[in-house]
Amino acid sequence: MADAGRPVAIIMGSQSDWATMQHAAETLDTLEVRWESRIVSAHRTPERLFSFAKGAREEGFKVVIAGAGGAAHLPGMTASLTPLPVFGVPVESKALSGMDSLLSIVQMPAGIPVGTLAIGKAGAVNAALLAASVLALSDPGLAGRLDAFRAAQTAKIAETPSNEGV
Ligand code: RP5
Repeated sequence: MADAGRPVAIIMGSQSDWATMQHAAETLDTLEVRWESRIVSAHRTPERLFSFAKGAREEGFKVVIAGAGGAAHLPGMTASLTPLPVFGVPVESKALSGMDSLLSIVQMPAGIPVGTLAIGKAGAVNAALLAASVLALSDPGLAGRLDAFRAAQTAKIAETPSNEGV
């Protein structure tokens, strides 16, 4: 549901990050939260990063989800340039399985926070859920959809394990 009146920006360092970050987009779609995605590389397109981050609030975004891998400076640099909440998703890297991404994103100096999620798909999904939780503080309809999402998730969990699929 990419849209001009969208509250969530999903940015990523490379096209190759989209396979992970699309899970954030899908989760936002499930909750009927509008989003826009952009490729913004801290290293390959630094001017684009400055332009996006400095103008994100004026563009109407409320929350930024930033995914990057390896020397993953995108979430932290974005957070340094915007007052909006920034949630960082460490993308799984080939060389170090995402540990490099995780440590690059999580270890911010005091004063510039990045809410850092898990490596990979789980992190992308949870970044979307956190973004929705922030927006739900001032959107009762969305708060209701989040409650329903959790209830449906709980209902899917069996009380006992089975041999199906083992
Ligand atoms: C990072 O380098 C990107 O966020 C990506 O995860 C990683 C590899 O990028 P590509 O070489 O696939 O473009 O900047």
